[in-house]
Amino acid sequence: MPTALCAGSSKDKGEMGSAPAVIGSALIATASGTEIGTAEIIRAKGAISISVKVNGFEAGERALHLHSTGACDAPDFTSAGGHLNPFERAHGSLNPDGQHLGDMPNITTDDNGQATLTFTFSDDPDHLIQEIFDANGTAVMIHAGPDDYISDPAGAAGPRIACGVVKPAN
Ligand SMILES: [Cu+2]
Ligand SMILES: [Zn+2]
Repeated sequence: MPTALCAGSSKDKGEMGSAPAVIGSALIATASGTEIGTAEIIRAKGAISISVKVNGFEAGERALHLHSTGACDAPDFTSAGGHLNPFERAHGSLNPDGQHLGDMPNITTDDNGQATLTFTFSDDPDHLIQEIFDANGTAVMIHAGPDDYISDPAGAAGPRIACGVVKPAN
């Protein structure tokens, strides 16, 4: 029964006929220029999400953020600015005054140095697209340590160790 199959399989994938589309992507590289991952910004019906894949870091839990400027100048990546925060909130999902638009869960690499993470942003998709693809761009950042989800302004996550500029698709 094609109709029933179709209805069932579409349940967790948004509405039928509106396939998720990749609207931006980033190549994430260390300060020495080694590419260690990718990120894709995905638009589905009603929400924006990000899918991050890392390959080539030692095992560990590390902070992952969107930073406010699309500039990844090695070695310290301070060129990327602070967390993407157009609503002027405090840092962290555990912070009563949080959270930044650019705050995301930590990404944890396994013993093979690999990790994948998909996160859906709660903010309005149109506004998100405006902020991510604004004039000065946006960067995806990985830190040496985990984000504690509450310490303002950056989660006590340690140095920035890998960065990728988000580029619009097409
Ligand atoms: Cu960060
Ligand atoms: Zn933050």
